[in-house]
Amino acid sequence: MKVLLLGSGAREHALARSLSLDPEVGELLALPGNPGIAEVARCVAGDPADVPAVVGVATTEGVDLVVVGPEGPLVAGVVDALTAAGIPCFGPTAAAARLEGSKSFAKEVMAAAGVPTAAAHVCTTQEQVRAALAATGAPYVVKEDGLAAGKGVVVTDDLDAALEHAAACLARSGGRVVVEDFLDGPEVSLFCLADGATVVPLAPAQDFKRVGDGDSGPNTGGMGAYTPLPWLDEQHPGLVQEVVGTVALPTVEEMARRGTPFTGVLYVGLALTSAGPRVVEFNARFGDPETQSVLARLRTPLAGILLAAAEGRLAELPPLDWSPESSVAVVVAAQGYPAAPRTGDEITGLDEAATVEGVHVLHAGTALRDGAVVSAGGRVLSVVSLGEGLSQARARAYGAVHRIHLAGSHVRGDIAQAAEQGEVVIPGPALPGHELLYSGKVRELYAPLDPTTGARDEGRLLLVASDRVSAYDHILSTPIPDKGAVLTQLSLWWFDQLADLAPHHVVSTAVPPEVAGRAVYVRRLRMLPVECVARAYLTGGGLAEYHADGTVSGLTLPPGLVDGSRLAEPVFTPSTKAPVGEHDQPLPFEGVVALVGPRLADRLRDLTVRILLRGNAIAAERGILIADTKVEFGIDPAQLGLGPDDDIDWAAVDPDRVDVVLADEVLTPDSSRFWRADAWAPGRPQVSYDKQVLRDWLTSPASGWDRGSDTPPPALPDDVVALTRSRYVEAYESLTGQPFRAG
Ligand code: PZK
Repeated sequence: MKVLLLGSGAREHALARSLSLDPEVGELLALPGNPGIAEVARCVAGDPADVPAVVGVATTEGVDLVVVGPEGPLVAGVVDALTAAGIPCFGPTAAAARLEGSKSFAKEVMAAAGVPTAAAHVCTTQEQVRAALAATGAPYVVKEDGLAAGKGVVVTDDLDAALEHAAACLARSGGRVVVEDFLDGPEVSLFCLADGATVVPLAPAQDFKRVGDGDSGPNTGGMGAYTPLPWLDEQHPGLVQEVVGTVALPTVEEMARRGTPFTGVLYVGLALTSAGPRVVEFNARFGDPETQSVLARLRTPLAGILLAAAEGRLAELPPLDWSPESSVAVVVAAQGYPAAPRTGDEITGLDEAATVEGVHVLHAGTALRDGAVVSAGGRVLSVVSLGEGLSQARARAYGAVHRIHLAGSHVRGDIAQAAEQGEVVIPGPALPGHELLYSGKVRELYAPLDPTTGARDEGRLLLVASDRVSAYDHILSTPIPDKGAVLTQLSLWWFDQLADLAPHHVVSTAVPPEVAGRAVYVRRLRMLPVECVARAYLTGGGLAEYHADGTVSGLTLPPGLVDGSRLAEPVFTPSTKAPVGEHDQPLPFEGVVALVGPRLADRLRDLTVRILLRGNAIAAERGILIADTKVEFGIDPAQLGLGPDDDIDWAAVDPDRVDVVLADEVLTPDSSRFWRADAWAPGRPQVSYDKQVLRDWLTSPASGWDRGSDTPPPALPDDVVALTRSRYVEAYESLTGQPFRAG
């Protein structure tokens, strides 16, 4: 296959690199390309937006596919002309590229297709403003129309202040104000390949638009990117399929209906808000620098994919093959970028940088001068890495960046840093007087704010259990009513039963009405870096380990055990606290000693086993077996004379002098396996109290769901919801002997 690539940036270098690695590509041309692209393609001088020139080159060279990188050629109609000349082309026609070129056209298409996006109401009267503010709700965003971004914008929870600002804007001559949805939450870039009818998503990525660390300074074309997004897998695992179904496909179908079918990349820029994903913008091309990272992980040969899109054959394509590794792209920018980039400086160290394992360096604004590579643009290079997890990928990318020398150049030092540290949070429901710290699959963690100063209370947290359920690594779209309250109240009851074994973290159950019954204020602890698991019966992951080599977490168990076997004594089978998005790994006891020292390790084992023994002693009288459980412990840093962010030397902590506090939820159906004692029989799966009902339905033909596929599970039918709820309530009532009362 002979391929012509249009463009000259790092995005095009990434495309060129992937195309050149495709064994089907016999020859690769680039117009105009750059010095980096010239290493993998034959560069042809010219303007990629000069339609007759591009058609001329494509025809004379007899290319089989043209791949358009930048927006300019799309808007100029390069795709229209190439298509008319019978040359397959990856990219939208000028009419379809209006999705990027015209924001109002994009909004109109989204409205017609029912795509969730930030509502923007243009108002010319105070009455319209009132209606718009009522529609968007707080926090209110009121912008004076036609002003540079950031100026004349008021964001407030105070309706009167919003109305007042709107009135002031309207009072000026020709006054127009725009009332917009407030989009809180992290942004995601999702590239969706389209062939006019079918949509194939690529891996989601995140980019960094501001020039400075911590999102400071002016906007740029993009200073870095990374993929995958571990926080997304953790907090919203079904997002990609959801966005294909609710955004990309409806948009592609709407474009086809209008007679302007969309072929190419529909770049969906999303904000993941507390109200769900919202489209921030569409682009009609690959994004830069996300493409550099996304393509680094794509193993399926690229030319075949793009040709299939150009020829309307995406539906025939087998699933794409992705490297499980992480990729980080760091942009090296010229001195003065973005305001006034300096050019013409020599760049050295490129070869040394490329020797860093997993790294390749892509050119953007570079030129050759007397055999030397010199800067020729604002964004000069993209340094792209692959590595195991974001930490290794970041270390490699920055390790390579530091081998490159370009006078006055600058990079952002925090690309993928928040994600590596598990600090990216999709906002949960806002709770007045609290700041959301962490949103897990099924619960949220808030910091209470001081009502007068607004300062965070560093000593307490609000732990809120939601009614969401997670099954087979998906958060189900249907909540189970009262589940959060059952789990919270069951934990509270157990904390009482266990009080003589360990102090617990709850300080108050007087919580805001929005979360009544399903939240507790807790002491803010420093959590021990171990998942404390004890097993009284063998099943699940423990059984799988036992089948593999006769051990569980490094402990040898007697031979002949089967699914559901009762162990002579409960065993302590700890696991690592996996970084966000990964699964916990079994940890032998010596591993716990290495993490927290011998004294705390002994204490954690002792407490965990005693908690399970006590739990089973109590539950047995109520007809329930607790097969295994996971508990978490923390230590109050104040007891060590430390502040909330000081480093802790766990091995130096003496558990006889410092409280080892039981935290999180305890002995609930989500943290433990509850079995019906009367139905217990080893050698087969047991009858359990938790969400087995909904798991069984999801895997039955009735649900129509394929667990192995990427698609999110369907909504639960009412009877499955009701039965699951009654199992949770029954577990609570059987154990505690008390009637369950919600909120
Ligand atoms: C803490 N989690 C688990 C994960 C959530 C909660 N008392 C405490 N002090 C400090 N940190 C924690 C606790 C407790 N409990 C608990 N993570 C940190 C967790 C996801 C969402 F809401």
